[in-house]
This record gives sequence, C-alpha cells and structure tokens, in this order.
Amino acid sequence: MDEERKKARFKFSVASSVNPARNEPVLLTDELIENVRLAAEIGYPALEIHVQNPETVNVEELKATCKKYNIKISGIATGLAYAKEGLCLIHEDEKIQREAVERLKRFVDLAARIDSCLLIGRLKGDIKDMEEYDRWEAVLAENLRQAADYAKKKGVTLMLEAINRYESNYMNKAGEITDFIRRYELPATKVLMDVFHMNIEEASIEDSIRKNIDALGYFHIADSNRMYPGAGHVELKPVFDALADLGYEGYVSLECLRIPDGITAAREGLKYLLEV
Ligand code: LER
Ligand code: MN
Repeated sequence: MDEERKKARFKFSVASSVNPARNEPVLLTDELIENVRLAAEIGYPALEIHVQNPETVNVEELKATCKKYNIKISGIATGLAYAKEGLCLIHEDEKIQREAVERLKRFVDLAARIDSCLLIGRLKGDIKDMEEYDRWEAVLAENLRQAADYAKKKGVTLMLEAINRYESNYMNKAGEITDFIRRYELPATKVLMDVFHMNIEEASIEDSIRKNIDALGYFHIADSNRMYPGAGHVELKPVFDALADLGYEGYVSLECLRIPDGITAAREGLKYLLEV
C-alpha cells in the first residue's frame, strides 16, 4: 500500500473510537493502539481519533505506535465530551461552559504533543431560544476564543464543523462557520467541512468549497447515506476535483457508518478514494 499512498491525490485518514455507540460514524473501534495498527494495515497514512477525555490517552505509547507504523493522527474529535458528559460551549450553566473550555484546553495539550489538530462540532451545542441568537453566538465566540488563544500559543488549529440541521440548530452551512470565524477574528480556527452534512445543507458542495477554500482546514468524507464513499449517490468526483484544483492540502478523513462492518467500509472507501 505504500506506493498507493504516494500516488493518492490527498492525505486520507479514517475515523476511530474505542467502544463507540452503535450509530457513531467511526470505522475502527478497537483499542486505540490496535486502531493505529489496523489503519496502517489497510493503507491509511493517518488515523482520526474520537476521544472523550484527552487525559486518558497514553501519549508515549501512541507516539511510539504511530512511529512504528509510519502513521499520523490527522485530528482529535471532541464530540464525545458533549455526547457522554453534556459539556457544551453555550450551556445555560456557566460552570459547564467553563468545564467545556477547560476540556478543550486539555485537548489542545494532547494535540500539541502528537502534532495534530482538534475537530469541534457537537460541543457548540444548540441554541435553546432563537430570539436570543446574537447573545448565544457571542458566548460561543468568547468561549472558543479562550481555547483558540491557548491553541495558537501551542501551534494547534481548531477545526469548527458545519453540522446539518437535524443534529445542530445553528451554523449548518460551511459559509456560516467561515463568516463566524471572520467576524469574531478567532485565531488558529478553520472550517471543517463534511460531505454528509453538505449534501443536506449546501446548494452545491463544489461551490461551497470554492467560496470557503481559504478557511478550509479539514474535510470529512462519507456518501449521501453516511456509508463509505462510493456506497451512496453523492457525485464525489467533482468534489475531489474542486479540492485538487484549489490546492487543498489538508486531510480527507472517512467518517462513516459501520455498514456492512467497519473494516470492510474502511477498505472499500479507501479503494474508491484512490480511484476517484
Ligand atoms: C462529527 O464530525 C459529525 O459529523 C457529527 O455528525 C457526528 O455525529
Ligand atoms: Mn463530521
């Protein structure tokens, strides 16, 4: 697979989590170290890790395993801290907002040690009362700014994800995330685009990539049904052509459902991506 890695148009990665929920869109679900080995064996140059608490990660062991298998950690997804503990950057309880910011700082520490970035989606929470949109948007910006200032000092980038309307009730389009980052002048913060969400929210996935390319930092890939790319009906070739034409050099990471199973989906998805 090393030859395949070299000729790939993009740096591909695959999402993983230890013991995920049944419908969590991650493909490798063993222990962390075994997930690194599996990703390398399948042919991925990188692994995305979904982590609830960064302080539970054995960093030295992870670094040694990545070195052994010549693999990088493309990104650290933070959404489990919301799903499992309810941490949220716009929680009505300010104490929980502070806990969410502190957790993000610990995630930044981990990212700095393993030369990775943070993926932030569900931690941005839902706005309970849309009449108070401006107030909560400003709370999100101020809390993110604390994490982003800290990240900047440590050389880490925060990737803020545009998530579809059924999972998040504001900033569902990539352009809205770009606009938010610019208006609040958040340092070290970029946009995370996810084809699954874009297929629901954007008029044209390619146009949205073109318009937001300067802010784009990380890319999640799945097909229309959130199965591995090639298993649904999104026209993916124009999406990859747009990314390539615009010189995108970040990661393209498979964040898909385990159908028919995680390993098969990881293999089939990579096979498709190397050909498209
Ligand atoms: C996270 O990257 C994401 O895309 C969410 O839909 C996870 O459920
Ligand atoms: Mn995603």
